Amino acid sequence: MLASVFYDMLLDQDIRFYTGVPDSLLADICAYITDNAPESNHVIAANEGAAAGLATGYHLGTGGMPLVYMQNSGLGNVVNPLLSIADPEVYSIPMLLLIGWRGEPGVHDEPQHVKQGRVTTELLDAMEVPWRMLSKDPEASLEALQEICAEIRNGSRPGALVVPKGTFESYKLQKEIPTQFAMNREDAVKIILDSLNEQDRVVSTTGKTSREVFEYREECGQGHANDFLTVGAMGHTSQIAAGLALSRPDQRVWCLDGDGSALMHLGSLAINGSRKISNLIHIVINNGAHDSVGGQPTAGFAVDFCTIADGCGYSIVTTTDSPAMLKSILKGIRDSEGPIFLEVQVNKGARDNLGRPTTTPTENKNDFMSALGIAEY
Ligand SMILES: Cc1ncc(C[n+]2csc(CCOP(=O)(O)OP(=O)(O)O)c2C)c(N)n1
Repeated sequence: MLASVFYDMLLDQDIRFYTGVPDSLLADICAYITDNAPESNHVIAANEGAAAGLATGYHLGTGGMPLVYMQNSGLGNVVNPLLSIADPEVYSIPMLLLIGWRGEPGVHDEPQHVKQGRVTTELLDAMEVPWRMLSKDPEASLEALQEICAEIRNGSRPGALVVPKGTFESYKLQKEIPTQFAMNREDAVKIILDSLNEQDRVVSTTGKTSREVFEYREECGQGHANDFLTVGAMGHTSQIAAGLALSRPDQRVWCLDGDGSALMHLGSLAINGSRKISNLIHIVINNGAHDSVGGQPTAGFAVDFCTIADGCGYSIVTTTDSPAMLKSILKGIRDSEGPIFLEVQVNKGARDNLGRPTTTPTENKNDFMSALGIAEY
């Protein structure tokens, strides 16, 4: 189905406010909304729960029915506002959830999506959120949309459309904002990994960062035992790193975060800074985008990460967009006391042939813990 066709169906249902967190399965409709909805009516939210908050506020202010889009991984973030605010037993807020179905049973997907995919519709059932399935067929999709919108309106409640892989035809974002930095994310990842020694532990964020870490270790023949790849739990990378750093003061922990991920649970910076975690180095590779799922903009270049980190109490705070400066900063902070915050500004984009980890998450964890000397657990 063309994204434009579905967008027009939404307009026919008088749905005119769109918010959410992008997903690769929804990249085409998200891009179409970005290009076509008035800017004031489209907010790419920090996380899916925040999107439900924005949607609730929109309904309070207009009486209208908003759209909240998300990957099914985001269901966890949205459970609380759905059940404790929007639910018909609380404030009864109508909203249409558009949920990308990663890990649909029978469709091959990465390990972090398999269980989430299997339980997605059951989670909706458990929350008593009515749902319908979207499909490639515009007529069937129209029927599903009309049915679910009627249920949402009649019950003044949230309802959902589940979106299988391949539902939308390709649509390329027109409103690209090109940047002219000297590096992309993979260049920065390589420079950072090159600066580390064999004792340094890495916790890398969800999406292409972790894939690039994995591939560069392969290329260098270094093995993967020093890297914890946060393949799921987007936004929690810095807390995994912080928990490790707090429990293992004998280790230096390098968190390779993304701007979208850092913004998703920005409060974690307050914990890292205020707890003065001296063996934590928090690096945000900022491309101003959710690059891994289609490049939709984040607020990454609209906020001053360094001022935020400074205000949160990090001991050293710095930023760069230059490869030479990055190398020199990494050398300079090698033995400095943390928590250290480093923002690296880069262009979005990745190699077309970027691979995925070939080891399983459990293998990754076991190797990582063995390297830390944890033999039995
Ligand atoms: C809770 C949750 N919401 C959405 C996603 C889908 N997702 C995976 S990676 C990603 C973008 C991450 O953006 P950023 O941290 O800026 O890193 P980049 O991809 O730009 O390198 C998104 C939205 C997810 N995995 N989990």
